[in-house]
Amino acid sequence: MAGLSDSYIGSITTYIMISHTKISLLAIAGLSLALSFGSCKPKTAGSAVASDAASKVYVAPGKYDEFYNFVSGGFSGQVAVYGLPSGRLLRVIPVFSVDPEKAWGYSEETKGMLNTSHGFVPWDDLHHPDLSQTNGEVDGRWLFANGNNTPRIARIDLKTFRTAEIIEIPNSAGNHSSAFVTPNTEYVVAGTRFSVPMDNTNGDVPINTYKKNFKGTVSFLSVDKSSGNMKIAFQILLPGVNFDLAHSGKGPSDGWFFFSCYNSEQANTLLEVNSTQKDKDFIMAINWKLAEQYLQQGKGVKQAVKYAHNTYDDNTHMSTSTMETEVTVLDAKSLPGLVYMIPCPKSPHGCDIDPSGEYIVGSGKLAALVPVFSFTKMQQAIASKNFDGEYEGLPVIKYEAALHGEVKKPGLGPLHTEFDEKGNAYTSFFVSSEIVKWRLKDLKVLDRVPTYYSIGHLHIPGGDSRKPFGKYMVAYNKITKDRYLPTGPELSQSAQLFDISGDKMQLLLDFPTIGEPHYAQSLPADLISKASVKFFKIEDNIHPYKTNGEGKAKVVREGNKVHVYATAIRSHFVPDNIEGVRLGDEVYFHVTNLEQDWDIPHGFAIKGADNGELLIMPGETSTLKWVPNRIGIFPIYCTDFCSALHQEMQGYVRVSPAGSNVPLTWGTGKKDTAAVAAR
Ligand code: K7E
Ligand code: CUA
Repeated sequence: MAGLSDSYIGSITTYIMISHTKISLLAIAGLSLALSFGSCKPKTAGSAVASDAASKVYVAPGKYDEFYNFVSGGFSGQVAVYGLPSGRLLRVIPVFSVDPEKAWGYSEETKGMLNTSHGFVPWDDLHHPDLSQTNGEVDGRWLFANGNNTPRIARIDLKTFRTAEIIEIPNSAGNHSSAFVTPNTEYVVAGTRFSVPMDNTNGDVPINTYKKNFKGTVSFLSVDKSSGNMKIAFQILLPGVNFDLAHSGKGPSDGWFFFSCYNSEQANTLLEVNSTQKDKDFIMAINWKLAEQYLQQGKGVKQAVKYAHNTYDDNTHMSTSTMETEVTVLDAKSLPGLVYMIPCPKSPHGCDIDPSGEYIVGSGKLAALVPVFSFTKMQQAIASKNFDGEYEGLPVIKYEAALHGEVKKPGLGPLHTEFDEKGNAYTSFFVSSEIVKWRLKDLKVLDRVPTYYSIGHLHIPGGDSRKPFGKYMVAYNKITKDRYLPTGPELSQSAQLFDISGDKMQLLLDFPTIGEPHYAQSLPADLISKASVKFFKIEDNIHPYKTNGEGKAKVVREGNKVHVYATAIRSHFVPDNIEGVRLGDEVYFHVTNLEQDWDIPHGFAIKGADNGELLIMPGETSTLKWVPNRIGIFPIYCTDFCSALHQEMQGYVRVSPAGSNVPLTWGTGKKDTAAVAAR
């Protein structure tokens, strides 16, 4: 066996060495081929683990982790919450995708949260969570996240770990460069990945009229300081390119926002080839403080559009979905000083600003270097009009004029950069599967570590804020291969935790993730844990179908709609016997959890429902819609093991034929339930 695995490892090593040679050859010939080549295994794959790794990630039973870590679920549409350094999965927060476990998108109260101008959209692709900030530091109030497919931004309330708001973005398709915030959470941004014809124009045009008819936009959503409620403050109309990633300025560059863009070729087909022709694309710099002035001067144009704005209320325990009909658009090319383009090699992806706010790091996926721009030099170039012509009517700053310098020979396929508190940057390299640490001041490469395998984003707690917490770094890898026990053709993707407190980065831990992890955010645990809601106060519950105590439980017929006002408390439902439901009825179980104690949810499920369960938190009311499709007896039960007699928390609903005269009756624990004819 040992011999077998030795020769197996031997052959893998040979393969790796060959593939490395291939990749370096391709790198010279043109990196796009290397990218499609996919993962390349570092030679040292195996155990580059720090010797004291176990003690560094060990969080003893009953002890808490030091950081909350919020990780995008990518194509799962959710956010996963881990503890760091343990890597323990604490929670999955449903955001853009339905989740039958928590009834997200299944209960009547939450369906509205997934409403869009296209109707109910039960899935999205969530890439970039970003924590709210105060004075450029993460403050633990909200987490914003983008929906990449049907363009949306969500706000998660970190008191409840629930999605509190989702707003759709008009004039957009593929909201990728999002949901990044400004240093005081004045705004959260959205930039369109796909340029498209604007919503108020006739979109029925040939695709090859891209250059004429397709436009890009970025949107600035204001965030209310106390409630967190978002509003599309303005959109900026831009050339038809692809906006990829973004980050806000801070400190000296506060008031500016930076977006990477690719496809400055404006190709509409085979982008792999056609959008990689030019030597440089752009980092786009937007002066949003100037945008505010232009708005005040009335330079915005109101445009008729349609987009959904959905909010969730913790007192009604219910969502409200509103269809909005207007946005204000600023046309970049007619408003001087609003937008500048900085050339950036080559098909830039990540766009990251260091903690001081002086350095702007662009990561060209096909570039063999990492350019670092200086905000000061950029301002000087603007003042002295050191331009290199225009791109679609927007001034292009001379590359050299804005450049602080280039990180030379850093690795292959740079994607994203985060920062520590000591003036160092860490860049992920997809093609060469590694993280490279370099110094901002002199752009010197200090250290490199392999990742297993093909890293996308990387993340440092506070690493995109003014105040990184250093200590840990997490790699989010696209390919897992041999890192875990095989689970069939689909393997979970993987996070890797590194200690970055010393000069050398040290691998501590691997842990699997849900969906596909892209960006992540973390913050010290006590910024959130102290404010965490333990239960909802029953007296604050103003749900219209709340049941205020067991004595108020009832069943009401309104035509073919049957409303069950039910309560749940350990260990029974009131009512638990219901008769008089008929085929053709729509039954709404409005279940109020009367408990006022932390961690005592009750569940509710009924046989044959084409729906999720309910999982009702203490003090909350939730509604399950059920349309019986046959006559008979239908068991109901609590799905959450709530007490020693949880298994006894059950009951029955009797369904009779349409037109039956079985009276509507209900009750719990009565020998003869009182018949109440509701007419
Ligand atoms: Cu690089 Cu969508 Cu942020 Cu993933 S994106 S890796
Ligand atoms: Cu309530 Cu189990």
